[in-house]
Amino acid sequence: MKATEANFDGLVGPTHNYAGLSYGNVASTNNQTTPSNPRLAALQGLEKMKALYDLGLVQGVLPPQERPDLATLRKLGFTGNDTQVLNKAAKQVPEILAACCSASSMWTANAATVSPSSDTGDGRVHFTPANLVNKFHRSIESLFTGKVLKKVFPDEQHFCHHSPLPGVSQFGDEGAANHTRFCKSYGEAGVELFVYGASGFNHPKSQCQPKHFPARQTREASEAIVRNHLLQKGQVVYAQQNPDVIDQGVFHNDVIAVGNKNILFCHEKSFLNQHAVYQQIKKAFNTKDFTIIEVPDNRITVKQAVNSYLFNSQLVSTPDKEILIVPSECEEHSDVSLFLGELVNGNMPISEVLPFDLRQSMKNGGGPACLRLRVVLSKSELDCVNQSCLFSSPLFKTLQNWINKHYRDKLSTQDLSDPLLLDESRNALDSLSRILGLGNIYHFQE
Ligand code: SUG
Repeated sequence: MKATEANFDGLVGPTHNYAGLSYGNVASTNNQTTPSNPRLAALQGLEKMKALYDLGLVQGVLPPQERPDLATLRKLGFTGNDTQVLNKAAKQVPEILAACCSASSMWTANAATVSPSSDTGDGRVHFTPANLVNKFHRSIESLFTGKVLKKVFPDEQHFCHHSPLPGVSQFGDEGAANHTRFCKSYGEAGVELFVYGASGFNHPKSQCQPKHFPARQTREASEAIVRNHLLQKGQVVYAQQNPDVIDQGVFHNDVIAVGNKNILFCHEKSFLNQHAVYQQIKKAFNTKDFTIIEVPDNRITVKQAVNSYLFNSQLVSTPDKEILIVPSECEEHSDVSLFLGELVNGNMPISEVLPFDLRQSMKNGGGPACLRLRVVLSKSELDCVNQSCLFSSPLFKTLQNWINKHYRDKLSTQDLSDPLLLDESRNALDSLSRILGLGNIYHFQE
């Protein structure tokens, strides 16, 4: 079977801001309270989508969620009309208001874990929306994410949608940010690597835990997904993140490793028992044609990796080459830039590096890889995707105009209770739901 890998990027929402909501994510903490530029953020993301589309890759678009999330604020006891709810939350618990305004659903690598049909027992593409329980502002994404995925991948014959895992820390699930699939070609059965930060139920394997920052993904969450997605034992590898790097700001595995097809590009400190992990992947992959590009700490430290987001790159495959899509910060860190120069000029399979300015997202700890959800699709599955959500030149123009019309170019956390921002966001999303052919998906449209 012939298949292709599509990237579904999250559009940055109109309330994009820096509220310092993600303890353990260094950029989020460092940029707390600086003003954001939602318009620029959305345009930067859109330019990346356009560039990947121009490379001939299949590119999809996922919509932002409804923010400010008035329904959640009401659930938490803030009463009155919309303006009163916003004002009460801003006055009484501004942290809750900020959480209910975060545009964090843009990082669609955390939207779900996806297993392609060639890996699953029933020959369907399986989706499990991530519960994201480690952070309140992210936990309120999962139900709507499930709803959106069903609208974008509607056909039950080809697509199987699971519910998010139970919303407790033992099953903490952060989606594809901790999931990597290796394969010889996209249409063949692959090897799925599930990386976790800790065990949820305290069995002996959990002895190594980070000391400062939280481990967001549990092994039990990954195991539940493997069962639900009907994956076979021999094609699954579990690996524990190195707890020391979590403590240095590697809050998801995709901050320290990226893989695609038969290539794994990672830092030498990514996993516990790293060499045993390599052996397991190679054994499951079952051919010698597997390349590991391991970056030693004496070339690039974990700190440099976290600051440059080198490993939060997208490793994409065009018919003639493998390309690394990196954040432009990689060009500014001299050790990283030197390393990348050597990489493309050496005899490794990656032969091109393309930098992108995603600074607005990066300031919240979201690089190129965070912004996309990978979905491997056969031709017939691709035909069943909601076609209005697939990128094209006309859609690029439409979205560019839509962003320029509806988005502010400056937003600070003090602006989040502004009732005009609520109106602007709702108008924008109402119009977007028509552009993307999603119907009335938002609460305010009911
Ligand atoms: O969950 N940042 C996100 C970044 C997610 C990056 N995703 C991947 N690595 N796949 C997070 O920590 C910050 C929001 C704020 O502080 O305003 C935030 O949610």
